[in-house]
Amino acid sequence: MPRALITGITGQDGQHLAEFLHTKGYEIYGVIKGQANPRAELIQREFPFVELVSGDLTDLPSLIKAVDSTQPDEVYNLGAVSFVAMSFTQAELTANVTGLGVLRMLDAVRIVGGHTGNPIRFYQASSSEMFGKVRETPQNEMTPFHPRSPYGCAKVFGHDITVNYRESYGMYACSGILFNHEGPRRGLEFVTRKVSQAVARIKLGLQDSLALGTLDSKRDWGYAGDYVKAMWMMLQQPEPDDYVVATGETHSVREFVERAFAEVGISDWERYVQQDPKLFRPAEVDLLIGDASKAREQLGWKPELSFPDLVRMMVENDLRIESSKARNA
Ligand code: NDP
Ligand code: GDR
Repeated sequence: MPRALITGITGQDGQHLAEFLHTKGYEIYGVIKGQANPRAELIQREFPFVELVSGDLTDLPSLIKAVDSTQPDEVYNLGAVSFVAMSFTQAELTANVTGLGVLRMLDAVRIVGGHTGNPIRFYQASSSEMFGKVRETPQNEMTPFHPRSPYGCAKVFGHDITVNYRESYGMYACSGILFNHEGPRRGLEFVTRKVSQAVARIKLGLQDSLALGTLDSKRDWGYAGDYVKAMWMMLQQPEPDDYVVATGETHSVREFVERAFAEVGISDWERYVQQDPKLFRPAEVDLLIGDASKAREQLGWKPELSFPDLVRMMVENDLRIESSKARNA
């Protein structure tokens, strides 16, 4: 039975990846931080096949212990401070967790080594935020980086150090440059889930308005369930490499909002949406659209869920959650 160790197990991608690797017959370990992490219970309830091990990306000894005690074949480094807006107010924390955390995880893997004589395969969760103020459109693996936030800067470090450890020490280390991916497990701080939840609550009469920042930025939005498969596919290749994972379509925040309201039969959505300058970022990423030809050709990966189906899935999920909460209140 292959063994996988996942950091960021409590996050959106950690949950999808655990579910996917379980169908592939993996023994799965998830790194959990803190002494009483409130999300540990969710993982134990919904993913009883995941064994939690203690660790923090800011603490190298704990990472060495996590790798040593689980002896994984594959390590997926998904843990991060991942909210771009927060990275402006907690830049040092972001650099430490999202940037230096990658270096620590690579060192933990390098120090422990592989249990079967085979090297541990390492996946780094890189991001389209590294492209930032984009130098070309669409963006591919060769597009230069120009990050626009402390988060983007930390991800560039994480990406570069992954490539550097591969080149310096011959490690099997891959970096997946994933564009935005969403779904029902998305955190409520991200715009898609914030919108799908608000739309459901407005429809049910539980909320009467929605405050947003810019509606103009455009993102290449895919479905998280599709994207975690690409992570696994990368680690099954004979040689480690870096891949862009994206749909190749871009949509504005405005389009997402309009479509989400349309799902519940509201066409005059502007009545409900206010723009709040506090939600504007000091520097914005205006447009992202990825070229995932390499992943398509070399991994055989392609996205399955379309943009309209993604919006529908998220709104329907929040309608279910919010009506059940209202019933039980
Ligand atoms: P989430 O924000 O949902 O999850 C982040 C995870 O990181 C949580 O499990 C969190 O744990 C964990 N974490 C935070 N700080 C630490 C720490 N100090 N030590 C250990 N773990 C920590 O992110 P996603 O699941 O959406 O994303 C997964 C990864 O992919 C992230 O690295 C993100 O930056 C990257 N990414 C995401 C994209 C997306 O569109 N979702 C696109 C491109 C890249 P806890 O719950 O305990 O706080
Ligand atoms: P992003 O996702 O910054 O692309 O990072 P987010 O959903 O936070 O923002 C997308 C765009 O929407 C605009 N926006 C708002 N965003 C939020 N969160 N809340 C609002 O109220 C709001 N109003 C407008 C933002 O300004 C932005 O332009 C995500 C994260 O998952 C990263 O970890 C990941 O690396 C990238 O996607 C790829």
